[in-house]
Amino acid sequence: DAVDNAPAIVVGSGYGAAVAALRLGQAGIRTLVLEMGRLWNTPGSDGKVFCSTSAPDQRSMWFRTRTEAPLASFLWLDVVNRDIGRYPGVLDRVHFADMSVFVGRGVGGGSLVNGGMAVTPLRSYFAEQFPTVDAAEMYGTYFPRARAMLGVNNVDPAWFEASDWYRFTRVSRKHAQNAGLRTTFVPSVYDFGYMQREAAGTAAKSALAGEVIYGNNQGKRSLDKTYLSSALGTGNVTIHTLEKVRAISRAADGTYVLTADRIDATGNVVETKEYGCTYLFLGGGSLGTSELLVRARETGTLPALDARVGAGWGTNGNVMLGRANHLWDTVGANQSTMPVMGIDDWANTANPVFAEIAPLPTGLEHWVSLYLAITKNPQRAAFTYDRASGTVKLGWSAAQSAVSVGMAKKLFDRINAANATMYRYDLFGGSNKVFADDFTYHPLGGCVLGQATDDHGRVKGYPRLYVTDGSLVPGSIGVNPFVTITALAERTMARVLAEDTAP
Ligand code: FAE
Repeated sequence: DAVDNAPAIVVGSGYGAAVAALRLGQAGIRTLVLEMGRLWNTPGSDGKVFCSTSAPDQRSMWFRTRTEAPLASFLWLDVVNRDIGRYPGVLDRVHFADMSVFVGRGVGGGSLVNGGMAVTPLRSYFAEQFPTVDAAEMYGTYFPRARAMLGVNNVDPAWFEASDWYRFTRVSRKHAQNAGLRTTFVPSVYDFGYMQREAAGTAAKSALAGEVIYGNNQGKRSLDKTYLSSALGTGNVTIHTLEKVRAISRAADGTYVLTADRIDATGNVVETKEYGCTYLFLGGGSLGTSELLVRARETGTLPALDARVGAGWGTNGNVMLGRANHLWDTVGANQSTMPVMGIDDWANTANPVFAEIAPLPTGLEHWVSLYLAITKNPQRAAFTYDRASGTVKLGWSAAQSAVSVGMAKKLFDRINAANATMYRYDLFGGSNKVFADDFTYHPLGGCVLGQATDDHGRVKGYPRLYVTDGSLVPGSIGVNPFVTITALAERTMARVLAEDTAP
């Protein structure tokens, strides 16, 4: 018949999905991965797999006619964005009423487009966010396992201090220190040995050529090079690309049935497929998984899903902003795209903020210090199903973003006061916007651990249905999230393989 059966199916191929695929494959369970994006392994006409940020083409964004970079303007000019052809490009910006969310599309999900910052959260904040998870086991077993598998490494401090490419970071560090603030190095999955060879001129430039949000052609240990290549190496895992799962239901025998649309490079649906499986792992990310489950509950295909499916969503308090430096404080024309330092004011209980010192690689001196602030915004929103359009809406409001801005502003007002500097008004569009609070890189929640699922990601009401991705995290984790998502997925898979899949 039309149904293609596999013992296990994994939806998506980002962090949570990649962990599931590898551990299932190693356990000898035949597993099919369904990913809506493409496989990024074939060079285009320029000889490169990914296009550059300075001259983006169709490969840059998911079915767009114009790019939508986070930094919309420079000196108020729309010099950043470009017209492009519609194509399954690697970066998507999903628009809701008052919030847009950047996500990666392709085999490897967010790992293809992200900044590579591999940060383990503060243990006390992890315990606050996940009160029912054994923190000793996480910090003793699953965080180290995740870091080792992801290939996390640290910049050589001596090279960092001497490198042109991190002058922008040292300037921001000095300004933070002038305000009495603490800075900290952050680890990365970008290979710093490779970056040093880029700087020395002995390897092709990637992080030192402005590559990041539209993909890195070199140096980055994205999931296709780590978890997913190991998963394929087990011989038990198959990946189907350009297949978007749109519906999940359960057959009378308790197995799951998925409906997936296969698209071509223009976005047309060329085939609608049905798949059946015994074990179903959802790794479509906070947006993808929440959408599938909210739709399944509201259309009645999985009616027993918990009322908390769709709830507990947050932006990880993300706010982007730029400061204008004095003429003598040059940030350098050369900037690495991989951040290596954060301003850590999380211990300030009155206003906890962790701010990543971000690059703005334009190839010229611009005197801008750019930051992605992660604030402890307690606001949460929910996804709801819109019957008329068959789509999922997100209830996040502009007022909820204003909470993040208030917290970021308190920290950066201090830094500006200590350095007699001001904000940049020209970076985020025509209205003199200082704080970019209308997008997030860190969508979290929608299927929160211990609420919509049990304490190990088993979806309540549906045996052998699991969530392994960022939708488990309750809206905030205080640092960049992929190490946490990976470690939680490792913990889920260890438990599920021990308890649920025994013959
Ligand atoms: P994710 O990686 O988003 O993977 C989901 C996958 O599922 C994607 O490949 C989707 O195409 C696919 N998918 C979704 N729905 C469907 C469906 N219905 N059918 C088939 N496939 C589907 O999920 N985090 C850090 O820790 N450090 C950083 O430096 C950092 N920088 C970032 C920079 C940018 C520009 C962006 C966008 C994100 C950044 N992040 C960073 C966030 C990080 O990439 C994100 O938290 C993780 O990728 C989320 O992992 P998930 O497994 O939840």
